[in-house]
Amino acid sequence: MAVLQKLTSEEAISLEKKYGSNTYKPLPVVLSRGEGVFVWDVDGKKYYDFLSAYSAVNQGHCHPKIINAMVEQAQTITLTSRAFYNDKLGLYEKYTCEYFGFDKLLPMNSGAEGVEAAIKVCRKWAYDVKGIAENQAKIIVCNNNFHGRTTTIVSFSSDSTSNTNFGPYADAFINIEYDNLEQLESALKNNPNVAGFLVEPIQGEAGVYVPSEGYLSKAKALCEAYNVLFIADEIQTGIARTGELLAVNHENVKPDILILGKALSGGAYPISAVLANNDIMGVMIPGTHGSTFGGNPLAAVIAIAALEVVKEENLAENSKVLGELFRSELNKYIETSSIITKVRGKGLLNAVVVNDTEDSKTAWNMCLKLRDNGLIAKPTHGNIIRFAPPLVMNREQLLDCVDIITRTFKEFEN
Ligand code: IF1
Repeated sequence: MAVLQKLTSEEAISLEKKYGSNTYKPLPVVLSRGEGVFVWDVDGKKYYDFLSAYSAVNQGHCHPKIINAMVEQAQTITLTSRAFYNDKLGLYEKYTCEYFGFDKLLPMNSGAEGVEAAIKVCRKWAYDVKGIAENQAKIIVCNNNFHGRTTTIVSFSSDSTSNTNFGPYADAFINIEYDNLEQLESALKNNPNVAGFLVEPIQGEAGVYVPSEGYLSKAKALCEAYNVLFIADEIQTGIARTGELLAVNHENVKPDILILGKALSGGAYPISAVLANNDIMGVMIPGTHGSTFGGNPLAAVIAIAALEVVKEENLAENSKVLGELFRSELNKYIETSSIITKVRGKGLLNAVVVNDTEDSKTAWNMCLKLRDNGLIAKPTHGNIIRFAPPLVMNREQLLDCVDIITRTFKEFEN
């Protein structure tokens, strides 16, 4: 029998259980096809996707423009390594630098690699430019952060599941509370060896936690005052997800180092990037960083297409308008609800808080019911459900989804 045989849901799930490293607890639904805001399971049942692969599929599943660019390039040349030049990388770097307003781009693959690369750029700048003594550079990070899963990054995670028994930890990080400017200022004041402040403009994994208005711009100003690089991890919040091209744009902040991933490829391929201006990126010289796949021509054409779609289809504006509609519709429901206490977010990155204990199964059970009712979403941190549909959704579809969501929640009201 062919290796790639058609599977039932049960078969697909049991194969993953038996042969896969057991690092996930997926919602039981087995997807086999996607188009725009919809996905289909192996039985042909259709769902609205309200996760968008954690905001990687902002442009919608299998966007024809992105897939066409991908297929055409896949039939031409996919990988050259950086030992040689390729005829697409420079075009991608130029387009993306101009798109986001930076001098230089460092191409990587996964988001975690992007964060690692940003840490390296920041540290090298600290030694070469700021003049910090060798091996003394510190980076300030926030509690409840999520920046990826490498050994260095999990060292400064406050989620014990992600780092327990993965030590020894890198101790070159200073953890402070998110959305707390006093703690940022005192960390900066008390540590002359701080090189950077790494922050998510909205904390995604923490439960879509939007900081107080003015937090990012004031944090940026503090970093400037202390000659410290402001590093924005926009892997999840970037590329129109929050109703602006970047979430830092809500406060007119220009990061010193910008990290992108996920929707930089529209979900077609792992593509991440670090952007900075010459005074910072200029510290990187041949041999200081690299990747077999980073900057390959297939990634280059996919990323260009993915970014073009964001502009051509006004996804930032659509995300802003539909996000406001989503929260206002859900707030109408919440006024009369005893089971949902809150909706929060920006653009189409939102979460609802379920009125139950952190360890309760309510959010999970709600997601199972949502699935039955034709919409898939995932709980985060026990009693929070994240809602992040593709940004190519239209108003009618969004209202249809609001109807599914509120109908489902009502089944849980006592
Ligand atoms: C998983 C969360 C989302 C990220 C930010 C870097 C990365 C991520 C702000 C690393 C990745 C993903 C990873 C995914 C779950 C998911 C996630 F719930 F864990 F927090 F999106 F909300 N910075 N986030 O959000 O990027 O290396 O994965 O490409 O299963 O671990 P990556």
